[in-house]
Amino acid sequence: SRNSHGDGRPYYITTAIAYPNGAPHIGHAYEYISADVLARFHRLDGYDVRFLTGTDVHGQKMQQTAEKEGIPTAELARRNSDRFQALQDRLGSSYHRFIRTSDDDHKRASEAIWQRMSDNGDIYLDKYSGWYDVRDETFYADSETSVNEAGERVATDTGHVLTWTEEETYFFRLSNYQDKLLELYESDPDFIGPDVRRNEVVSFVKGGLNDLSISRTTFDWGVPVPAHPDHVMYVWVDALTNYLTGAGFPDDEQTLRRYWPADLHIIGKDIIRFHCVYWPAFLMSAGIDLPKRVFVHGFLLNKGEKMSKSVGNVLDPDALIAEFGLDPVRYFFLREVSYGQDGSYSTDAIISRINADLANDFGNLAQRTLSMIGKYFDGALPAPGVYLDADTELLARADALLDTVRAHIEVQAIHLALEAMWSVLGETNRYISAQEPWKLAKTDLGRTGTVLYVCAEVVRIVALLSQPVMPASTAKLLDLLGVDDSGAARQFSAVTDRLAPGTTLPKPTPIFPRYEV
Ligand code: ME8
Repeated sequence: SRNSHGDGRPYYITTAIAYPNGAPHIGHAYEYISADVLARFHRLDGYDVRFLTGTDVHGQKMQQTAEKEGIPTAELARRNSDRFQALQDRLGSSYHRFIRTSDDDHKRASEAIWQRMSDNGDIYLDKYSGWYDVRDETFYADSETSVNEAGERVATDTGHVLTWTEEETYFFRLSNYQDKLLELYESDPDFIGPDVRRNEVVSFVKGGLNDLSISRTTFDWGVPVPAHPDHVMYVWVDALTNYLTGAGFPDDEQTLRRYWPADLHIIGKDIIRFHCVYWPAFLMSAGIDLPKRVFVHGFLLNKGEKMSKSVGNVLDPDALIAEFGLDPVRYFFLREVSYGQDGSYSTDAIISRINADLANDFGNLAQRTLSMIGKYFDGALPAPGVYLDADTELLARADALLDTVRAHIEVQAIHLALEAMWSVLGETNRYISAQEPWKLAKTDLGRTGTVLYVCAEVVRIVALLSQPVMPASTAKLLDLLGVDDSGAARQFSAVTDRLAPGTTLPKPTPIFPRYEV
């Protein structure tokens, strides 16, 4: 369709799959919301979006947690996976599949990728002895560990206490991939974003790569290694493969051809090594195309501090939504936090965004415009008269948002896309104050109509483009503007359409109420 950027092309986006060993927290919610927003942006811009999310149910930590709770591991996985999926639903996430790595097709996919890496000569049996972090399911080289005050061996980066492991395991020849990986980062600088993350990965890989232990024998909660069922796959091997499972690998060739390679993996900053080093190496070994891009978001901090159960500052996403409403919470996190960097939240910051950005800048503009149309034009959208420069300039600024927003979304700068929209809202608020349509109405109803029409147009365009962030509120607002809800009129390609003068609008109701303490 006209001006549709995606033109029906496929766009495959994924989130990390969370460990369901406890309840989801706000960091998970943040990742889900941001990925959903990117999925929705692309869908509204004419792409055929496939959006995968889910849970990573295997690994030693899951088995240990279940033992502590005295329940079967499968039951823990099911119960908590349900909680993660329920969170996705409450967040209004538009995912198409919630994968659990216990799904049958995922077992098939994991076996198939293992087999291919093995056929390629990259897997061998040996004895592993070294440090393991059960909490992060990570092997550490000695040089990455240190001894804490209590005399325990810890991972230097995270401070997590490590376990010494010695067992017979299969290894993946990661050391063979150092040059190929460096060549990848060099030839495809967009593979990892933001740039600082790519630099981090490059210097890690330049430091040399050891072969990676990829199976475990001291517990059995995982995908059995093909032909060697006394081994289960190292949890990260099967976890990363979920992205392929979600695209139909290995059996559904048609789906695979359409959606693989993935366009975008969204992950947090603590799992870069797995996604930017191990995953491309596994895929190269298996002869499978690499994802086009991995984007790394930052961590959410509570008033600048790390969330932790012991400090008691872990925020429950449900409580936040109950207090402030879903759309304001979605808006807050994406506008307040520069996507790709760490961000802080506090009740004050949320309230100030709700009142300043939503209630004042957007809500008040919409409400004033619509209620004046009601009052002076009997609720029928006025036809614009001759445009003055101020009108033409403002409309041009609003029309230009489409390209600006696309450019920002292309590099996952969600906060900048929102900033651009709000800057046009700011300009429109200055315009309406300068034009004073409430005074004009007494002397020049024609000019009043033109000014209100221009304001209604800007509100429509910003509502259209902010649908991915606030789906429910913008749907109501577009209803109030009389925008057809059948689809085409709410796609991004409709930005340059114009509202039809004469349309009778419903009686306006406020869309973005102030938050009163
Ligand atoms: O790492 N702020 O699962 P997970 C923002 N199973 N994001 C955060 C966060 C915070 N405070 N805390 C965690 C795993 N995250 C693996 C993934 S993918 C094949 C396997 C993010 O439950 C974290 O960075 O520990 C990750 O992207 C996601 O939440 C799941 O973390």
